[in-house]
Amino acid sequence: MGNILVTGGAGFIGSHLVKELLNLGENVIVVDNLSMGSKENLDLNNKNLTFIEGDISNQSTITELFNTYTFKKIFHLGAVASVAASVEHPLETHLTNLEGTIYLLEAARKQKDIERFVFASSAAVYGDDPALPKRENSPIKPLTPYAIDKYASERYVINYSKLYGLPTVALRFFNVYGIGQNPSSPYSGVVSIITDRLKKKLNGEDASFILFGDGSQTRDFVFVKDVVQANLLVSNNKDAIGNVYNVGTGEKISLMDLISTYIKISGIDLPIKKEAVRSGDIKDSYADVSALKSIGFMPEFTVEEGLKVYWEHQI
Ligand code: UD2
Repeated sequence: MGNILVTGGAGFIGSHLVKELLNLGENVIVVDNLSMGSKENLDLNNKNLTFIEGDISNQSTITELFNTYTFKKIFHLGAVASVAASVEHPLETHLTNLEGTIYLLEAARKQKDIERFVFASSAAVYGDDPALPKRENSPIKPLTPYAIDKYASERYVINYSKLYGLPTVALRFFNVYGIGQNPSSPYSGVVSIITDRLKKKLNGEDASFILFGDGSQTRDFVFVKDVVQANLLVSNNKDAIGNVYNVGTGEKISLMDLISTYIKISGIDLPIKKEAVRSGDIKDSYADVSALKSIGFMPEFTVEEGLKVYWEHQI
C-alpha cells in the first residue's frame, strides 16, 4: 500500500495528522527528534505506525530513511517551531528548517514516484505588512530566522515541482490551536496558555492570564483538526500541486473576544492582567482562504466550537 512519512509527527500538529492517517488505515513512518514533540502523542502500539527518533538536519538520517523505506506521500512538518528559539539560535534553526527541507526534497526527488510532498509553512512569512486579509500573493516580509527559512523552504518546495516534477504543495498555517499544544513557553500559542491558566484555576490554584496590549489585536485561530483536513486535501487533490495555500478559517477574532468566549465556555473566572504590547507583535492578521476553499476546504470549527472541544478534553 505504500508508506506515508510524517516529519515532526510526534509534535502538536504532526501527531494529529498521524492519528488521522492511522484511522484511514495508512502505514505511517514518523521521524521526530523529540525536541518539541513527545512519544506520548503517538499510539506506539499501532502496528501501522513506525516511530524513528532522528534529526532531519542530519543528512545521513534522511539517506538511511529512504534506503530503508519507500514513500508514497510525505508531510514535512518537522522544524524548530519556536520563533523565539530561531531568534536565539539562527544557525541551528537554519540547519533544521531549511537544510532539512532540502535533504528531504533531494531524497524524494531520487525516489522518483512520490505522489505528494506537503510542506508546513507559516503565516509568519507575511511579517508585519498591514494589508488584510493576507492573500497568498500579498507582500512577503519575513522578519525572523524562522520566517526567512520557512519562506526559503517554500520556494524550494514549490520549485521542485517545476524543476523536477516532484508533486509538491506548501501550506501557510495561521494561528493553530487545539489539544496537545504545549503551553510551557511564554511564546507558546496563546490559546494553549489560556487553557493552562483555566486548568490551574479549575484545580484551585491561583492563576491569571497576562494580556499583552488591550486585547483588540486580531488573529485567525484555526482548530488543529481543520489543519489536518487541509493537509489531507492537498495530498489528494491534483489541482493543489505546485501551489501555496493559506490555512486559516478566513475569520478574524480579537484576543479579548476569544478570552471572553473561552471564559464563558469553561465557566471559570480567570483574572486578566494587562501588560504592554509584546515587542515584535503584529496588530492584526487573518487569512484569505478562498484558494484552499476553491479546491474543497471547508473549515468545520468556529473558534467557539474548537474551544469547546479543546476544553472538554481538559476536564
Ligand atoms: C506568532 C508567533 C510569535 C511571533 C509572531 C509574529 C507563535 C506561537 N507565535 O505570534 O513568536 O513570531 O507570530 O507575528 O507562533 N498573548 C498574550 N499573552 C500571552 C501570550 C500571547 O496576550 O501570554 C498575545 C500576544 O501578544 C498576541 C496574541 O496573544 O497579540 C497571539 O499570540 P501568539 O503568540 O499565540 O500568536 P502570534 O500570532 O502573535
